[in-house]
Amino acid sequence: MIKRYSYDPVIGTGATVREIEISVGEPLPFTLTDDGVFVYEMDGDTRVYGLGETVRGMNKRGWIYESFCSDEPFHTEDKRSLYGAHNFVLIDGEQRFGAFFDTPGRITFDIGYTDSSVMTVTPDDTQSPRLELYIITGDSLRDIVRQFRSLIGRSYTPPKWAFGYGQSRWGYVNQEDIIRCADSYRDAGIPIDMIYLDIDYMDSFKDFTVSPERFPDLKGLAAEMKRRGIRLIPIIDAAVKREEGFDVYDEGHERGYFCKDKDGGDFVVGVWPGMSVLPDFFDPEVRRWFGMKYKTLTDMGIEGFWNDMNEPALFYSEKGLDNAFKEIKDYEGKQLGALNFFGARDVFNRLANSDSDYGSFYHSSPEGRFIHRDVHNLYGSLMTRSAYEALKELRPDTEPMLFSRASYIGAHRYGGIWTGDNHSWWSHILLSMQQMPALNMCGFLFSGSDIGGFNGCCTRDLLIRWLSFAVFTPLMRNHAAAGTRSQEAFAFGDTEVFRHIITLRYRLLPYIYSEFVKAVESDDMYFRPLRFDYEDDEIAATVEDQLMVGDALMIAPVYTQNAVARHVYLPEKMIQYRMSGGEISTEELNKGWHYISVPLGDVVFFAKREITFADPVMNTSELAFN
Ligand code: MIG
Repeated sequence: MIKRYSYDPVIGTGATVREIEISVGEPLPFTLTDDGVFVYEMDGDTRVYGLGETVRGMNKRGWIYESFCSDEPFHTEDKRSLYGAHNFVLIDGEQRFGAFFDTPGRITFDIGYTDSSVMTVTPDDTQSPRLELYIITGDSLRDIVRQFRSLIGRSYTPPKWAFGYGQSRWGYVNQEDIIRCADSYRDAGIPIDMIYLDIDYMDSFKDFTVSPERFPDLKGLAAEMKRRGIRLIPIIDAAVKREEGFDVYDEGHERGYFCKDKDGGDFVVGVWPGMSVLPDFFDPEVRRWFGMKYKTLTDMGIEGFWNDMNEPALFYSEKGLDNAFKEIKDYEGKQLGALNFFGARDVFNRLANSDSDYGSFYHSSPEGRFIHRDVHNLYGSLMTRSAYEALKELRPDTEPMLFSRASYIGAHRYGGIWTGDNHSWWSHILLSMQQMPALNMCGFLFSGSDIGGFNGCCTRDLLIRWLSFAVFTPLMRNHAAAGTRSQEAFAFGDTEVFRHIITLRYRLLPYIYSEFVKAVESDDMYFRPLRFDYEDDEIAATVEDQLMVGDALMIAPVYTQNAVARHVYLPEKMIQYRMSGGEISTEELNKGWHYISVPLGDVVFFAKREITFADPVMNTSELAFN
């Protein structure tokens, strides 16, 4: 059952697809204070799930989270916001219910952080909250999620080939790099379906352009790669370079399609291309215009994209930078103490993604004019929607491959998301495992993390363990930042072990794909904490490092350095599957705790029933699966 409480919302967020009548006279499970804060008393055992892409455990209790889409390159435990704003919490205590706080602005969830027995939800605009609140009750945790998902609409399903393995690297700067990557995979006999193009394929980081020097024949390259069964997936950034003579800029500028400053001029920000402007995705006409620009690339045979920098990330604004240069002059020639020195350093450091910049530009939507800060969390979603709708219009018979960095609930209908700039840290395997089910609750089924870690340098053992988990994530992409050590599956000398693990992914695709589609069609979760399947099992409720995957599988990845075994809890009798050296063996195990040996290179997982494997292939085109 879904109840709706309406508090004068700022704007329709597009998150929901069903009209629910406003509840009158129905008591809220929260107390609403005079300051506009929603308060809920939690008993000792209450667990709180949800919130999608955030740091920390599956049970979110004990920390404070802030929904404000952020370009945050350090996913450490002390952070409150990452790239997504997913305002759905699932309370699992004496009372059980889901709560979706549908608001496009900042909102804070203090889940037993300030007071361990109290949860407070504080919208930006306290005094009088402005949002739609949905309270969902049901027979089980899974049922509550299903009902919530039916409210927000069916999740995006990518084309089948998008479930293959992909290699990415910020640092492939020309055609030769791409060909070398494809050749290396082929020579090592490692299956692959996609190679990603990062911003270096563009001409001066301009959206919808291709560098004539470094990628003189992208169309030819795409065709040659496709012949080999590999798709090229280019990146598109949110901001457009401000450069007269650049058609995308000229057109958008003339038609008034970019976000405006308070005086009505284009709001100018600094990102990769230098001074740039932001398409106003709140305007349907702009959405269609920008989306149709993807045609430049689809005309070259491109079938998939990743949308980046759409929080939107701002390195600085033109005005902010001017002011910073003025301010820094005051420090010049002075004897600086430590505090002054830090002050001077911060003049530039605090320019990025500043609250004052987010409060200095405007959107015009059919519902009116909005200051960006108040509707911030929708920007990335609307970019994804722009791309999705246009790509559907361009090729109505196929789903586009599309995923984004920033998102709000609702964007799950238009594309997937990846979890952004993680690190080559062991702890980030666990983080990714914990993010996946929370994302699934909020509708994002097609997701995954940068395998091997984005920032920092990866090691052979880390990549092996990370891949062994990512075999099960719908989006399976190895990606790394510029300047880091190579971390392709062929980069560590021996390739056998990598070939076996990635091949296992392809052998499991019939299961993975059909379970994914089943989850989409029944508004269900593909990844679930054990708690969701075994509600009467006290131990299952506390397991934070194992996951149910689809209907029949359970995984218990190794995520610590040097471990060669781990404890695994079996909530019922299961078949243990072990892939070792390319061979798959089975063993029946009883319910309860087991200490399972998992030497580096073995992939071990568990099943409630026998599953079937496909024969090994080099890419999805060789595989029949439904
Ligand atoms: O400021 O395009 O998260 O995946 O490689 C960094 C360069 C911009 C951030 C993305 C990352 C991508 C990188 N981008």
